[in-house]
Amino acid sequence: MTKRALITGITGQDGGHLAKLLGDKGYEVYGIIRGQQNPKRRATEEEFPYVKLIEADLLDMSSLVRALQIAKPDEIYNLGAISHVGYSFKDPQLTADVTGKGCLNMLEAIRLTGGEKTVRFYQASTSEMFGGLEYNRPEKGYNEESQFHPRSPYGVAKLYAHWITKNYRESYGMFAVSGILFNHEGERRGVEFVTRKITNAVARIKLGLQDHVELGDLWPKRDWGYAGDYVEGMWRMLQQDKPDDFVLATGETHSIEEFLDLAFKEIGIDDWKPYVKQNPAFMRPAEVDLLLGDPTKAETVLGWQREVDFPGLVKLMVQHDLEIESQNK
Ligand code: NAP
Ligand code: F7E
Repeated sequence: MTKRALITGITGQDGGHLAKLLGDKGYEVYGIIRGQQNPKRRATEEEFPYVKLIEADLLDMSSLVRALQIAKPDEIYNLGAISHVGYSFKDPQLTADVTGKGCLNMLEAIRLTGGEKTVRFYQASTSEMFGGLEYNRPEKGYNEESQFHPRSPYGVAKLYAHWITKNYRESYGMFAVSGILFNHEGERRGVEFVTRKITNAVARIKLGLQDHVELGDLWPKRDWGYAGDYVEGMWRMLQQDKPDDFVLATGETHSIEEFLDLAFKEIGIDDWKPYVKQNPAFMRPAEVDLLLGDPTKAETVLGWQREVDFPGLVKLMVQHDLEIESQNK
């Protein structure tokens, strides 16, 4: 029988990769789209004609109940969120409502529609829950047992969603799991995130469309993987016999400066310093210094492996942006 999946956050980076993955696997795919005139609706319909879009909002539980009645999903991937860490400091209450309570709204909607014993639920948890502080940093990287210490309203909201997912699993026997994913990027990444902001600027500098890029702090380190690899891990988590949480990461960490090195080298520039200006507007009230994940459990239990390495990721993103920006020239 054809499996049915419902994706929240279908218009986001991971939503696009996942819609493709599930479409290729023959799923009947439903996606939640918010707002009466969502600017991303047309592009989503054009790229994924097989996805059935349902108007709903994570802030509005009645709309989620209606979405579940229409989609009758076997699997739900809750990817919808206010996902920008910097923005979450500017709008912490909305972040709590969407990123935190939105998950509870979906879990309750599942119960209200009688799906707690049949629906498999994936929650998009994050490495931002760990905080990356020196005293809270395991040598091999954070794993499923590591201590949490979120450093932003986003991280705190995600921690609520993480625990409420676990609570519904323990309280109601739901197949509800969290993937604790470290940063994953790629050609679908929003330009408000540092990797895409850099690769887009690099492409535009090469084409003479801009002469510099303004960034915040350059020393933080992240465990950066490719989003296409990570949605495969999400899917595998929902195919297990028992519900459980998993870290997805590369096991490597790199600074923003290292990302700049590789991105500018891709267009033949060895010294990026003349092209980068620091702007305090892009700095955060509290920073996550270093993130490094330990994906051993996902590799062992799920058989998950990332395919794209760090240089491969930077190359892929710069080349994509060169192609897009030269069409816009
Ligand atoms: P993204 O590109 O920012 O996409 C976020 C999605 O959430 C968008 O489709 C957005 O819809 C939707 N959304 C926002 N507010 C909503 C609301 N009130 N109701 C319903 N949908 C709403 O994020 P992403 O990078 O694909 O990440 C997917 C999920 O994984 C997010 O939950 C993120 O926090 C989490 N995560 C991401 C990473 C990463 O490195 N990418 C790592 C760990 C966890 P609109 O288009 O209408 O705004
Ligand atoms: O920042 C620094 C910034 O916004 C990375 C989200 O997907 O991954 C993402 O969160 C680093 C930070 O991603 C700029 O201060 C410097 O240290 O690309 P980012 P993030 O904060 O790591 C996690 C795992 C998620 O769950 C989130 O949803 O780069 N940085 N200059 C900058 N960051 C941005 N955005 N813009 C700058 O100009």
